[in-house]
Amino acid sequence: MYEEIFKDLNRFRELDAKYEDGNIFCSMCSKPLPITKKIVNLFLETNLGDSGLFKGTAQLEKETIKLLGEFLNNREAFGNIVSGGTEANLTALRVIKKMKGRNIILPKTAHFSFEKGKEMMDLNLIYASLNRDYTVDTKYVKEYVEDNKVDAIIGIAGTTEFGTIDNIKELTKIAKDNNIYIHVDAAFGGFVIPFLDKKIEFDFSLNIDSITIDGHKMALTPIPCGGILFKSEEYSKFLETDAFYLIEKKQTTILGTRPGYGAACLYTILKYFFDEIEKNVKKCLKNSIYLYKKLKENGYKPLMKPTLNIVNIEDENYLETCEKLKEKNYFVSVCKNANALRLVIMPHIEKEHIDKFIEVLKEVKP
Ligand code: 0PR
Repeated sequence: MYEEIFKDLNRFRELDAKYEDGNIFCSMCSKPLPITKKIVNLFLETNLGDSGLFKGTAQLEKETIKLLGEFLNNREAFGNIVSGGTEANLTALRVIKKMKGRNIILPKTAHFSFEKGKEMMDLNLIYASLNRDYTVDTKYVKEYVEDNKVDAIIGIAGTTEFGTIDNIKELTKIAKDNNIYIHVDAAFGGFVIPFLDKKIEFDFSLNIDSITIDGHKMALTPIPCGGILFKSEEYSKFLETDAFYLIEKKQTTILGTRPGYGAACLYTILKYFFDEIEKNVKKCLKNSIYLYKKLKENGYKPLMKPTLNIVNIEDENYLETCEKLKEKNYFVSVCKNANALRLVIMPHIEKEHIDKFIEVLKEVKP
């Protein structure tokens, strides 16, 4: 029986692309750290939605937030481990709407999770133009904020498309000068930027209200594991829902029933395997530069020198190239704000995979 069940399940699983094949260049996720299998098992039935029952796991979530807060330069941070960047951003939008209002300015490179929030919360999103380097034009933001009623600014530390980092310091200054909220989406960049040679300010060392940072992108946890952090406990009042019949009467998350293993995995990795994150990030950054150089050597035009582990290739026919690569079983993605392909260099990508990719690219786009 057991054998039959897994034969049945494997029929489906076999249809999936596999990270270890080295042909997935379009994903911001990768293989989780092996120890997490055991952790998932240990916390399999835990439910953070009922923190009165799962007191230990709830305490563990708090400890995880503390570790994340320390990593992002804020020992006082309040927040939750959530299902990912989307839920984290939606949580920030909930606070923004209740605390300040519905007018939010954000870069054109913002992730589409904000569009989901707009639809659900009836928000007014104003898209700010970009500089030539694909970061947000802070002059545009400043002028717009000074001339219009704006309630919040969103900055991106590691854009989905390009891996570029908005000038968070300047955005924070604009926000604070005008007494408005600032949220930073560091879903992807949060675990990369601190390891860059050049120090870039993007976290609570600035006067930021909230930050999105995902475990299931660059911190090697299984899916789902995201983080939303606020400057202090003060912000919790904008999130609390009366869960009157539960042991613990308040919930601050969008989800009700939710797993505890994401927090357990991130806690373990931050506390015991921090050097693994660093090692993997550095490898990804190195491989991104390797790809960038290889592309140039072979006559392709990278859009720019990569900031993080995302490489873009200029291509007028990027949609067609993407399709042709897919026919060859190579998965890349495309940009919206440039005519370019987008390749994310995650820990499952090795140098050999990059060499192979270049050969396939030469076949589909000589
Ligand atoms: N913010 C930023 C800056 C992101 O890049 C993403 C996701 C999110 C928020 C939303 O995060 P969740 O998807 O965790 O809710 N960026 C990736 C993307 O849209 C997500 C992804 C990951 C897509 C793996 C495909 C994939 O195979 O490209």
